[in-house]
Amino acid sequence: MRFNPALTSVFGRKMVPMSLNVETRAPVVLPDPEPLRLIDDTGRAVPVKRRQGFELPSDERLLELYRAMVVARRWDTQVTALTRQGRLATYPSALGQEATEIGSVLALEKTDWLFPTYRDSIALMTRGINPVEILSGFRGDWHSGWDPHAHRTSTQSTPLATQALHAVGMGMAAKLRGDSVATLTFVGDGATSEGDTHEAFNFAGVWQTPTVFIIQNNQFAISVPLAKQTRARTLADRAIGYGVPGYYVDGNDAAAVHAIVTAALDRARSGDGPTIIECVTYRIEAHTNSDDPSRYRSSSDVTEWKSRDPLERLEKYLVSQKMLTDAVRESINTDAEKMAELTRDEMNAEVSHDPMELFENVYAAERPGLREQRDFLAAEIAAEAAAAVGSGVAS
Ligand SMILES: Cc1ncc(C[n+]2csc(CCOP(=O)(O)OP(=O)(O)O)c2C)c(N)n1
Repeated sequence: MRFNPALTSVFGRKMVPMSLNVETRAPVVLPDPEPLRLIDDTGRAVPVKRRQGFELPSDERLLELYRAMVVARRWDTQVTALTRQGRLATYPSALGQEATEIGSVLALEKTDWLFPTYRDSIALMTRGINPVEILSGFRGDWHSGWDPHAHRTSTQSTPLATQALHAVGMGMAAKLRGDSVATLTFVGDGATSEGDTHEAFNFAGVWQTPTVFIIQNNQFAISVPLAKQTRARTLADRAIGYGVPGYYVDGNDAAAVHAIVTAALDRARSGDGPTIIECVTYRIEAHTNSDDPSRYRSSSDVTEWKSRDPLERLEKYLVSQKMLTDAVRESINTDAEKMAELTRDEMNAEVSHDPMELFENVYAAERPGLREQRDFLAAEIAAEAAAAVGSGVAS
């Protein structure tokens, strides 16, 4: 990513580092209205002059992205099936969004922090978190399934945009400590209308926190289309209002997402502040298993977006580069099937929890209200157990 250092100070005030137009060398204030693409819909590399100064990742890296995307899609399909079998209460699928999810998460270093939403389970799996631990919340368990510190990955936020503030806060802490750590967070297109998103963008801009915001624009907030969310040309355009560099990216091009997120994370770790990146993509499945998308979008739209499939695009490119041989393809499919099988087996096993655990780890010190609720539940459980013994049910 090229920023013009000459533009960083005007009238003694620190200004947003702006990029330069590759051809005219003029400063670019608003993101390019044409989404950044490095590999086009047909699987061909975009000419260098249209790459906005970004380089195509190496073929080895692209193969790694492809492998992770295939595993993620197989896993996502498996989890949706488990939901239909009643093994999970709910699951928000990211099918069709693999390039944004995987392209972003594979740009992170182990030392960086990730702040995901409910949509981003495939990113968590790619980060190395056990799939069963990821699904514990969707299964209805009350605590996060994994240790956030061990994976430097917070729990999945369901209250929209709250994770963006957490990412900024963690970024600020890293900055104050002098740690070379970046934080990355996903925000849905609908969640950009939340006040929390504004606060996160603004605080990050003012304090130059090492935070990368990925606006994952999958076109809908449940049934609400983007046109009812904003009148702005793009969501990335907002960046300039916060004094933060903004980029508008084809979110179905894993190469472009990966290149730009890698550059933005490098900037963040080097102390050059936040970046806002809008990735344009599409949610192919329903919002969750409780949603009927046929009520608010046409099947022709879905068909149209399926023709821009992120996996097929990268596959075509890798085949043209002779990177995707039959043997490689087979090993990728084997990995994907293993992950699906492991998840299926573990999720089909029954789990039982002590309901009293609900009250653990809520506050550092016990509070009277919570104690009252705990005692109430304990008495209710004891009464039920006594009644069961009395009626002979328990034996
Ligand atoms: C603060 C808050 N308000 C409302 C909701 C209910 N809700 C859950 S998902 C959703 C739509 C979010 O859409 P978007 O941000 O575009 O993300 P997507 O689900 O498409 O990934 C809404 C309104 C919520 N979870 N949190």
